[in-house]
Amino acid sequence: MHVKTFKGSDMQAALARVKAELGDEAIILGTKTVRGAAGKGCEITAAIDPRNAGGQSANAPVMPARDASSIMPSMEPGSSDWAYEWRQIKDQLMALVKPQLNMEELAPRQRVAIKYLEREETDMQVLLNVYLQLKADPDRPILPVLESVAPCYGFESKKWRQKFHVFAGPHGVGKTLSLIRLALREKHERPKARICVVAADQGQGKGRLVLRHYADLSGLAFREAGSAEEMQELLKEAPKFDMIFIDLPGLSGRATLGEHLAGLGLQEDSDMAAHLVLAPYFAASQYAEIARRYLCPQLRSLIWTKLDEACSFGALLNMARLTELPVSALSFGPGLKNSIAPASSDLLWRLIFKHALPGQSAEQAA
Ligand SMILES: Nc1nc2c(ncn2[C@@H]2O[C@H](COP(=O)(O)OP(=O)(O)OP(=O)(O)O)[C@@H](O)[C@H]2O)c(=O)[nH]1
Ligand SMILES: [Mg+2]
Repeated sequence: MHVKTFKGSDMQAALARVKAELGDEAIILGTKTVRGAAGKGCEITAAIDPRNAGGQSANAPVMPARDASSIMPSMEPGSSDWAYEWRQIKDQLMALVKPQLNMEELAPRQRVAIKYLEREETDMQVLLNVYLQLKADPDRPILPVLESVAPCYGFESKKWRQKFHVFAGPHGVGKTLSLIRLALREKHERPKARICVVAADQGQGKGRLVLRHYADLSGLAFREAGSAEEMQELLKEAPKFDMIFIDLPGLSGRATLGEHLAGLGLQEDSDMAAHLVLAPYFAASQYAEIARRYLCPQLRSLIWTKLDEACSFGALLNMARLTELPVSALSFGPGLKNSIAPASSDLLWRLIFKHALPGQSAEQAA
């Protein structure tokens, strides 16, 4: 950890120096008022993880390009434990920083927005990131700031050009249903597309039967590939298909997605994107554990399900911050029709600030 002290004539000037030198990733460890020959001033002690220094700018949304792993230092071989620990330390430091957030320094509407996000159970690190960006420019609207925290990259084939799409996540979050609905959307948009849906659950889950059923009804190919051998067969067949949607089982015990994919012979590949399917009602510690187990170079986006059952949405921002991944789809109902939408910033902010589900007006949401 690189720690440094910055001085300024007041808090704003000192924070501007922190930001200019250490960037948005800097953590404020402490502030104090000091008196010197030039009169009263402010001193801030700030820290930065050197591996993040000079990394992604707060304004640059992370797009799921081939090199997305390059902005995820935690994914360097052998470093994920250290990165996870570092995130936990940062979270603890953030709790100490909270009293230092001087809301009086924000414009009234910015203050309201931050208070609102806090009520939505947005975590301290997201709040501090938003606070510092708003404080640097009192005229800055909140939405572009939030877009930098949680970028969206809607799931549609013209954007997501990979052939293989792997759906992973905890048990019962809605992986199979999300996969079916997105595959059917693609088939609807491009009737001639050759789409294959794959059950990779080693024949254990009922999801396999559901997948086969919808594949048969909708003109999608269906394959089973729960072992490395079956996956090899599928890879040989891949040239026959335009898109291949792979349904993974929930991971057991402490298994990680990286290990599971390696076991199936699915190494990092520019033609593959894994999507982490999540529901918004886990505890913060569970999200941290999920991030630790599922983050790997193949993971490119977050899909949020069961939004219709949630009462707060801060988790969407918290996980975007924790994983540095864009949101690709929003699912908001248990049925097959009109219950999933490619994510967009507009939909995300209406959800967070108005509790309006995609396709719902603010009045309907109220
Ligand atoms: N209310 C609501 N229910 C959903 C949503 N998405 C999925 N479900 C329901 O959640 C249940 C589990 O969905 P699945 O798609 O089978 O979940 P899964 O993650 O594949 O489950 P496993 O394969 O058993 O780990 C089903 O009853 C779905 O109808 C959603 O957005 N809203
Ligand atoms: Mg399933």
